[in-house]
Amino acid sequence: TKNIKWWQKAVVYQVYPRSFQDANGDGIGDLQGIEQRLDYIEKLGADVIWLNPVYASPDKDNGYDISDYEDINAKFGTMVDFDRLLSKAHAKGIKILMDLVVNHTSDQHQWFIESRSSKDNDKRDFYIWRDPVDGHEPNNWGSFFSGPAWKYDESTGQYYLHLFVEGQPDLNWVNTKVRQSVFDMMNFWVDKGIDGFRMDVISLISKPDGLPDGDVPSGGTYGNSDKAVANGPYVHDYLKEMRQKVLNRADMMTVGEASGVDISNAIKYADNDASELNMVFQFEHMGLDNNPNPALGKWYDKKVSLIDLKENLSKWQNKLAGKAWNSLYWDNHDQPRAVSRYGNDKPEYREVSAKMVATLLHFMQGTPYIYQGEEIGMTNAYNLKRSDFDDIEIKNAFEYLVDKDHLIDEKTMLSYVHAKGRDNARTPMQWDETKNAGYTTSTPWLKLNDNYQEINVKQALSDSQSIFYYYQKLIQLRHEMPVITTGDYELLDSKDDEVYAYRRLGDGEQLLIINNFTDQKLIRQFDVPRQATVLISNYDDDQGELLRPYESKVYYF
Ligand code: TEU
Ligand code: CA
Repeated sequence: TKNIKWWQKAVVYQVYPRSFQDANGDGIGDLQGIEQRLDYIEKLGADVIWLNPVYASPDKDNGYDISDYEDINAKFGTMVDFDRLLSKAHAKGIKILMDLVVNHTSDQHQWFIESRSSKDNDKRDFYIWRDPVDGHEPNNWGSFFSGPAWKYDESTGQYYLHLFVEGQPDLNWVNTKVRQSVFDMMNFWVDKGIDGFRMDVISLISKPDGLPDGDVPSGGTYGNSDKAVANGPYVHDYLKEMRQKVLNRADMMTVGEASGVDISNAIKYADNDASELNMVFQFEHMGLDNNPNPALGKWYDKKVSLIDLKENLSKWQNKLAGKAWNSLYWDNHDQPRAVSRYGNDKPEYREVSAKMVATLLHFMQGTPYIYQGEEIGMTNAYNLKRSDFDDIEIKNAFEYLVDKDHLIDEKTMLSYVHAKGRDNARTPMQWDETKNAGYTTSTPWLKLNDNYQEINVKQALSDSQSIFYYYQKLIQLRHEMPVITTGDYELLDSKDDEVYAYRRLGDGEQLLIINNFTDQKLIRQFDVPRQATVLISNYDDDQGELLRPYESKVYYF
């Protein structure tokens, strides 16, 4: 039998603190709110909570711009609240994964305040400063969130690099003092007893020598900094050093958010040899429904092709097997809602398709991540208008792509934002049908999805057939059946563009997972032995080769 690590059998529940539960009635979710809802997460059966950043921050990018790594954002509470949440979670056997954002800090971080104060300040080299070239930016890189990746600083006459927004200057990882400061800070959290880290854009920390220009997509203005920066020359050295100096001090779980990472890079980051991270969040499947015009990037509103999705997910399943470990996710705080993107959020299909989408992912090899609200089938927020959005990525997209560069008109952009915008995931958690959905007693920081009277936790918990109980069962099955963790993966019928079926092969046992990805009745034949039993399904009977709309079923034999 194989040597299974705890995090290989675990299911993670992602909490976006700002939108989960507001305990003190200021319209913003907080740590005490999460504490009040721990029973709910326990009931679902998740093993681990991944908390999005809760550190001190001016919130230019909702906490991903950190001004003090060892303090809690006052909007969310205090360090006392944090410590209590950690110990209450541990008392329930639930682990806590912290977000680690160390590609950049806030421009309000003490390090940056000192760094920008003068060219000879001893923190100057904590960030990436360059002289202007011919009176403009040092290279052509664009920010991930539109516009240039460089900001000119009047007082010292140099530019600093910010791959994300201006308020997020990139740290200079070449500097050993930067690395040591980051490792010390991580050890502060390890000493508190946290259980691991989700590492924000960790694939971007090592910039290429000489900072060469990126390719400019046709019709675009800036060079692609993601491609230019991802998997830089020293990233694996830095992570090996981090492993030695921090991560090996406890039995932790680590997942690196790794945009721009392909299979061969992933095997380096998440190698079974335990030299760097446990797993990465890869982005390839997230890009399959990008706009065909590269200048518009992710902004698009067409559904992914099932053939492409199968090909991609199967590649990750097969190529990482035995070498590295997969993370499994459909959504998170940066992505639209899973049921809206991969299923069908029309009322008649929402529940059945949300279960299908869940089944498809949860029987794969890897560690599944559930984003808050996914387990009750929360949908994209079509009721939000341009003036309602909070997310800086969305605001910048309107400002640059629509207003400044005229790449697209406002109406089309709104349709793209309704399909892909990050605020789809960030509307408050829908707990019940009362005003503000039981999330807050005052005005929420971001408008609620207007479907909260139909879609909410209270409703889900009162219906034994709900999406919630389906997820609960998926988690329980993963805990009980080793084949789900260790079995080999085999895709069936790669050319079928309506049904996604695959097998998991264990020692003398098998799972056959069949998912109808359409709203049509279909006929499909599979080899199902007589002794097979249906382990889980989103319909209450099995009609053999007839697959009903979004039907999903798993045979065990
Ligand atoms: O996201 C990194 C990242 O790659 C994003 O640019 C992602 O592609 C985009 O949000 C999709 O629309 C991480 C965090 O998850 C995100 O919330 C932060 O804004 C970002 O890093 C900067 O810290
Ligand atoms: Ca609050």
